[in-house]
Amino acid sequence: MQVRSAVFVTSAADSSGFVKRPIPHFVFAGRSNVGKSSLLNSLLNRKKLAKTSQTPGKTRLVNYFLINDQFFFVDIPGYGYAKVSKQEQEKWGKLIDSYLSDTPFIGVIFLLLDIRHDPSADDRQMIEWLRASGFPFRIILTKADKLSRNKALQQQRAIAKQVGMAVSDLIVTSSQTGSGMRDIWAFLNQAFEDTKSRINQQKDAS
Ligand SMILES: Nc1nc2c(ncn2[C@@H]2O[C@H](COP(=O)(O)OP(=O)(O)O)[C@@H](O)[C@H]2O)c(=O)[nH]1
Ligand SMILES: [Mg+2]
Repeated sequence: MQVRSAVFVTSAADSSGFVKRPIPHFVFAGRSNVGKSSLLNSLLNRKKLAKTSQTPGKTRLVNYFLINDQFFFVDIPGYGYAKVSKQEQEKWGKLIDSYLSDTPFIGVIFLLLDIRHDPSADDRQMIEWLRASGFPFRIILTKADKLSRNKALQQQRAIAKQVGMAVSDLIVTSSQTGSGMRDIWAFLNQAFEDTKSRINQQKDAS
């Protein structure tokens, strides 16, 4: 798919701000600092569309980017940032839960994991939750440029084993070099078509 336009639309701090436009939403989730904003910029070939930050945990907003006026990329807040209070963490959890239950057409949820680290308890909990939810999801490993090729492959295998998935189900990426972006797009293109036909079926039925 060619990205003709990519615009930031809005940020939602709570469910009153959610965008319910019935087009596919592709969701990007993961811990703070995992590289979500960088990945969005790299995927869209825009340098500064999504704000990247050295200070994790600042964004507690659901951010919507409209692509080609056809679908959304949605950056949902990172979880598991140790420095915030339990109360704040619960607020995050509720925000994410309500986003996912209020949004009509989720195409895919991408869960980002840093390739250098074993999945945390929060990551594993998120994966369990995704499995149970029935939403289509995919794991993206970020920051592969920080490892040698061999070490990256080793980590890809180790993480696959830990989360109980096939090695080929984990998309290895680097926002720095752009590696893996084609793989994500291939997946997105297919998911876009699938979600569109789901939307059309619903339209026909109503
Ligand atoms: N080397 C390298 N650094 C990255 C990559 N992706 C993100 N980073 C860095 O990791 C930090 C957090 O990235 P950001 O995109 O803001 O993460 P977010 O909190 O998940 O949105 C920033 O300093 C980025 O420059 C990558 O693919 N390679
Ligand atoms: Mg970010």
